[in-house]
Amino acid sequence: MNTAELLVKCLENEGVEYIFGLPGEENLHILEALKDSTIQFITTRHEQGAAFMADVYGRLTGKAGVCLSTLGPGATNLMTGVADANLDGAPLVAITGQVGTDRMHIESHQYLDLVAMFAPVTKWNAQIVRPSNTSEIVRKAFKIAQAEKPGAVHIDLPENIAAMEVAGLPLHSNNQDKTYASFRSIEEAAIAISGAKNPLILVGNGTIRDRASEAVTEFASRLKIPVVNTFMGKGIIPYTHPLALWAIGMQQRDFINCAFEESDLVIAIGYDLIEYSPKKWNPTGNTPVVHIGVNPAEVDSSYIPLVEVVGAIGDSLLEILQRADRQGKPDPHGIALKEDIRADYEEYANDTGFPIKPQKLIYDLRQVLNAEDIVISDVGAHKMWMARHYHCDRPNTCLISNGFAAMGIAMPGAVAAKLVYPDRKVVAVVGDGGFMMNCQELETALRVGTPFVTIIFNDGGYGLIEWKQQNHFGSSAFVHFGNPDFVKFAESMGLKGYRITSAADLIPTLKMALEQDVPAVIDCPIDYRENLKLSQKSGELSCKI
Ligand SMILES: Cc1ncc(C[n+]2csc(CCOP(=O)(O)OP(=O)(O)O)c2C)c(N)n1
Ligand SMILES: [Mg+2]
Repeated sequence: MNTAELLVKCLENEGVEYIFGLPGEENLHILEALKDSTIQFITTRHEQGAAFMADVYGRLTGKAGVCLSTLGPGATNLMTGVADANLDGAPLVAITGQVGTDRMHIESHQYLDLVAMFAPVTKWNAQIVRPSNTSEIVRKAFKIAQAEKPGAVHIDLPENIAAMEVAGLPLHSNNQDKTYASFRSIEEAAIAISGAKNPLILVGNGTIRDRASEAVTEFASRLKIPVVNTFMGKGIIPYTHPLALWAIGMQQRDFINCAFEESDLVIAIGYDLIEYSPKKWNPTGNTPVVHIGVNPAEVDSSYIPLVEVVGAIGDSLLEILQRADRQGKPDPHGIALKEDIRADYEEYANDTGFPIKPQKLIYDLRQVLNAEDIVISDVGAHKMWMARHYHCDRPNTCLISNGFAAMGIAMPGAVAAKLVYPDRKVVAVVGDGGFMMNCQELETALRVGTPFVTIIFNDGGYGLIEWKQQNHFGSSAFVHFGNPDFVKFAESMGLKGYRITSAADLIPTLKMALEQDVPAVIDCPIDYRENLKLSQKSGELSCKI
């Protein structure tokens, strides 16, 4: 057996189902070893697509997604998706080919120090320099990638080491035990929650990672405390629940900010600060916070918890519930906001305007998808609208990159989602800018048989940037571009292409596209005049509660 074969055995031992990647001369031994493996290799059209697929696979399953590139340019292409996984808390193992150890010390074709290069975008990384270390390196990589807070790791395999003979076996992978919060912290949290007049729960992606969504819903319902979720915390509590106040995270004020302004205790559960700085909802740092998470709280002058309940989230919540008493307390103020939030959501349900308003498109998208279907948003103005208007019944049914927030994730991400859940409908929501960054992965989708629908918010520009420029400077610059005919583009690739020409087209077109057994692309002209209207509304917002 050579080192590449041992590496593949170790990956099989970790339960790897797919490796997403692109071949190169320096990873040939790994590809050769994969020919006889149970692992399916998915050839992508860009290394970035491979990394985004591994990223979303990791986010959905909790098991590290694996991506592979060659050295030099393949590895630099891979980095964006690796960084995305690292900052979004998704477990990912990136493997790169490398020149032989015999030519690293001299000027060598395509050689870059990849361990140095990946260090800032990973939790840990290493080069295999001794074949016999392979099993330890792979086990360590998966252990670190999957441990809370999950993220990316990187293994670099020089081609001469890959070809060397080695004896050895994969290392046994044991499941790590949960850790439980201390009684003192649980008691203190229960006292703070029982004493609060107007508490508010803020939930984030850490709750989804710890599979504690049902416990949060139970906790909130029993104590009658309203729940706000971050963009990445959608569906932790069903959006139809009377206590669900939906998402916070816009850079401008919104209805939900009123709930924070009125609150005398924020209970932050599985909240990752990277998503939405506490300085936005607790600018003075004076609102007391109870931190509930698997790991201790990050330090931030606006986030100095009264108590940190550190351990398995679901167990902590149930223990606090045993000890907290909110009998006789009035309904928290935040609940009153729900009417305004819902009215705002429904306002454009029957809008007939064209180009289509983002609110209307997203409203109709919700109508045609079931609770378990999955939407992946790309990054741009459309993401802000998705965050504000697309609501979920279940966790991990609307994926948004809000840590690294890289354009281009949606279509490769949809390939991974469809591989993980072939029976669910999957939709990629994307801007025309982000679409053109990774549309080549639609060929991958067609080839590997992962039909999903891509909806392009077509505004002929980098809409989010235009929005910000307009807000800051009153005019925009360098943000407009031309687009191909997206329908013909889709058809030229063997996909289905549709164009929306009126609001009445939306539901029938979405339904038809979702029925196809090949990937489908919907070109939807979008009315981004709504962006500035939203900013204006936000400026005029006065809290009534
Ligand atoms: C890879 C990458 N490049 C640049 C940015 C900065 N950025 C954020 S949103 C955006 C515009 C996105 O345009 P488009 O995809 O058309 O979506 P829209 O805003 O028009 O809905 C840009 C350039 C980014 N987040 N990621
Ligand atoms: Mg755009």
